[in-house]
Amino acid sequence: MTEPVSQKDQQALVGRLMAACGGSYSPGTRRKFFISGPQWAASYQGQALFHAPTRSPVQPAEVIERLAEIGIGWWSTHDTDIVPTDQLMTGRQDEILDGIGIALKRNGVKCSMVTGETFYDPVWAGSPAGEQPEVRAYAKRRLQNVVEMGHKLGAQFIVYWPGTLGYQFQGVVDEARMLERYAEEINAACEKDLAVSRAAATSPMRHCLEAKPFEPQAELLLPTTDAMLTFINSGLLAHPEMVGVNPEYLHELMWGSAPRAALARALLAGKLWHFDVNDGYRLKHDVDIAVGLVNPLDWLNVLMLLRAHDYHGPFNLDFKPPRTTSNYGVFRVSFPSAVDRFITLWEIAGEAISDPIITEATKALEGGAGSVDPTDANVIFEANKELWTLHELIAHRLVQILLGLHRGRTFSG
Ligand code: 3MF
Ligand code: MG
Ligand code: MG
Repeated sequence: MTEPVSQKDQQALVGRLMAACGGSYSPGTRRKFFISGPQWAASYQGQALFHAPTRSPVQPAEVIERLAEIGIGWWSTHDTDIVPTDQLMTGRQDEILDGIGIALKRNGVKCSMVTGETFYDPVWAGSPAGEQPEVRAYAKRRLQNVVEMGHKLGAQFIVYWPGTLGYQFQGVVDEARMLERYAEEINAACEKDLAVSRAAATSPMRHCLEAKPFEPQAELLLPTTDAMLTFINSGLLAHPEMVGVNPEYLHELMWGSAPRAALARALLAGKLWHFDVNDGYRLKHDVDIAVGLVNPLDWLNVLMLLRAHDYHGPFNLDFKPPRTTSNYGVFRVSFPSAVDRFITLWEIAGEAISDPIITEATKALEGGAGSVDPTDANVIFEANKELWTLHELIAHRLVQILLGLHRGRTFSG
């Protein structure tokens, strides 16, 4: 018989077991990483189409304070996470932003990124770039307002997940037309940014497009990071140099891609500016599990790639604390454990990059077998076939490093 734990003792139990897990970094160490905590992740109440909320809302000032305690030095937000839609672009917006500015300063947290909500409000039901000129005019105003909010909060990045940019029924909208219209909205935001930064003698923000393959429309016009890169280079954007991408790990995984390869393509294009980190499963819905809980080996590989290519942008914790986690657990378990897994994987990635066995094996593979007849496939194959065994050896070594077995540990020993 296991003993019941009464409700009043449950937080203490969670706190004690969390401490017993160990492996946590100090807030000072955590703060050295460019890790941002989204307002929407911290205040997510657990609701969804088939889910009633399980947690109470958490106001921005409290989120900022909790993130600071954990050692998350950056905060990101949608416009409507902090200002109700009907109060956007009013004097109330300024008051709210002033209050948030004070909370950020008091807690030593910075706003890294702002983003416009173009998926939730009924006005976006037909997409943010629909047929009606008034919807599009409103979308432009909203995005331009996000630019203003970003400048006010000192954000360096603005992210656009277009949300409902797509359709339920084929043939109702002209895809090319809708994309042209969406480009006009991004152009309006970039132009606003140029005007505001010129007037304030500050730098413009980095505008980052985020793709998602499924939901919230049946069909989406920009479903992948590659589609976003094509859109940036389509000739439709007035300032393509101001626009990059914000891939999300799970969004790329969801459509069956290798997130690492998608990131590599964005890196090569010089457009990998911002990165939403989380985890989940292939070909499933957007479960937004916290980083490293599902695919730690793949995450190790992703971070090796980013370290090798000097990615210096933010790591935005775009996950959803699960419905089974309490308000207490969000800040006691979800956020600190996500940050600590991330940092651990980051450090393991550094170790893997400089591991002598992987280094020697990689160099050997790149050296090849030496001078053989370059016209004879069979001779080339025969000359190299023992080298290629190193592929599997490297994979084994990476798993060893991930599991700590490279330190001489055998599991039963
Ligand atoms: C949806 C998302 C979004 C975006 C956010 C930033 C709510 O699956 O990932 O998070 O990241 O809107 O623009
Ligand atoms: Mg995201
Ligand atoms: Mg997502």
